[in-house]
Amino acid sequence: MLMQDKIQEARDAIASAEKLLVFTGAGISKESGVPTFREAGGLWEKFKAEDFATLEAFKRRPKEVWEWYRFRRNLARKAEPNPAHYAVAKLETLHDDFMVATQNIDNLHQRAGAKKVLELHGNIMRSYCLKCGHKVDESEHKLEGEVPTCPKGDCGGVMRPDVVWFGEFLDPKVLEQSFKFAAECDCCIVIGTSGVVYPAAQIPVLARRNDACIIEINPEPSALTRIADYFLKGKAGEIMPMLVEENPG
Ligand code: BJW
Ligand code: ZN
Repeated sequence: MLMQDKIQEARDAIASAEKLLVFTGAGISKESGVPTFREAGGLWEKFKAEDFATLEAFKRRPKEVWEWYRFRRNLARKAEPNPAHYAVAKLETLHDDFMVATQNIDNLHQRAGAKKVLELHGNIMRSYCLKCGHKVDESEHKLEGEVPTCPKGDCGGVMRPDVVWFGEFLDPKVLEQSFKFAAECDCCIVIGTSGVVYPAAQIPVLARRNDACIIEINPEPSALTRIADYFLKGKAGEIMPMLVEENPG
């Protein structure tokens, strides 16, 4: 099928969806200047996932891990949402029954105006105390020190980024809501994810099981391409607006 025809069919499937789910990964933010994880030149060419994104790594080398997260926090803060984030936010205004389930921690969906966002892997703009669980939003409080400590009372516990590391459970409420929405949706757009990290990667599979139309946008095939009805090969920032605009091209 020609790319143009595929885009037209995918547009129709999205427009007629009654319950629409958008599942995103690092690829949607790449055009905003936030590196992905597993591509060549990605974040983890130098920093291996297993070395940095675990609680053991943090306990062993809290200073380095904090340095890495501060660097990425600055990057995310300076980044601007791209046309793909705006197209997703636009879809929310066109569909009553809508949800974004994102693996990203960069806040860019929300900054583009999306409100119905489930953050599967947390948010880099928040931190919490390992000792008492106290949560701190970056906008409310600036955490001081190489390894920041808990600002609540005289707790003094070590603060960590509010993200989900390997071997850690996702927030059960967020995961349950995502799974439920996926199992009931009739259309699922999968954008910019390698689809190898579980349990998140299960989300489009659940949608597929409900016979939802699966539309994938990625410049490269992923582990989820085999379940896609439409694989739209290309950059999210270029393809997504074509799926949402009223008069494309
Ligand atoms: C573009 C583009 C453009 C480029 N436009 N696209 C088997 C079954 C089930 C679980 C496991 C299992 N084996 C191991 C596990 C456990 C593990 C896991 O899944 N490991 C796999 C790697 C095998 N999962 C966990 O540990 C999870 N917890 C869990 O399972 O709890 C239960 C448990 C408890 C105790 C013991 C055992 C189990 C937690 C997973 C947490 C993941 N966290 C991270 C880090 C978050 C914090 C941080 O950012 O620092 O989340 S890892 C990292 O990967 C990050 C991402 O959200 C996640 C997914 O990556 P993503 O988004 O797909 O990025 P990439 O780089 O992989 O792909 C980018 C894509 O974009 C590519 O396809 C490009 O082509 C594309 N692209 N430009 C559109 N312009
Ligand atoms: Zn505390």
